[in-house]
Amino acid sequence: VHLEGQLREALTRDELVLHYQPVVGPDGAVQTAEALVRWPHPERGLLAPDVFLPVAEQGDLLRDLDRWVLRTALREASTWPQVDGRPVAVAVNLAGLVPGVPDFVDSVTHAVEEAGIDWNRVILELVETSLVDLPSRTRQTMGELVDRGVRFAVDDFGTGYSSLARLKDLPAQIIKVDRRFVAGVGNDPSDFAVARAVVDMARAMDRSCVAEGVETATQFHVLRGVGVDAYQGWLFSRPVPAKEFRAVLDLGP
Ligand code: G
Ligand code: G
Repeated sequence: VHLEGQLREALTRDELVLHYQPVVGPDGAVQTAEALVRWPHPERGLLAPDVFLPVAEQGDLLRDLDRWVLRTALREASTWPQVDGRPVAVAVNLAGLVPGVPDFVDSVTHAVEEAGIDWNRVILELVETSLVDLPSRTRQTMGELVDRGVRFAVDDFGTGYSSLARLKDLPAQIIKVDRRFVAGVGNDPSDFAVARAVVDMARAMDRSCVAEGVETATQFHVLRGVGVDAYQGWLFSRPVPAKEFRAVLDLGP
């Protein structure tokens, strides 16, 4: 209850911060940055989302937190320089402010307009469970955002309950392959098979495919061989504070 009250206060006082982790193309150029929230707690140091997201959920603060992250990430991203003449997209995780929540489209629209960022630079990352079995009305409102240029990404793909066959029903333009499957691609034949199957299926269904948790050059090499579209992981960069992320962009690939 103590932490919950402090989180509520931190949110209204704008005391959370965002770190950014680059997502690079096969050539190593930054295409996207994923915003990852942190809480610089006055007594407990920099808290990771694993610690305070459950607190937010319990205190019914998840939606407010998502809204704060969305507005802040789009505002910060609106000033990023281009890389190789291409704008860098920003990806935001949403857990409470999800399609189907009544003010979902309004909140996204407000954040985009307030930041003055191009719609096609905005990626909304949702876990599989937030994207399955949506009513047609909800899919229609998501379609309105997609028509303007927003992309939806399914996070941690392969860890949820829906099978590969249900990928075609998922309203997401981007598939993020969970790092559990990325870990073994260089030496475990079944991890390799899963990664390749997801990539093949994603391509057949006209989705783009991102590998999460790429830590070694071998993993990168193997995944590039099967045609993964983009890569994220410690091999390229850890999540870094907003200011340092600008330096990553200015350095180029
Ligand atoms: O950054 P880190 O790897 O510690 O993140 C741990 C988990 O917290 C990840 O699963 C990530 O999806 C989630 N997470 C990180 N940042 C955010 C955020 O801004 N909003 C939400 N809803 N989840 C986040
Ligand atoms: O679930 P999501 O993809 O949002 O999780 C992002 C989390 O993954 C962040 O907490 C980030 O710190 C972590 N992460 C990012 N890159 C790597 C990596 O290469 N290896 C591992 N083990 N974790 C990573």
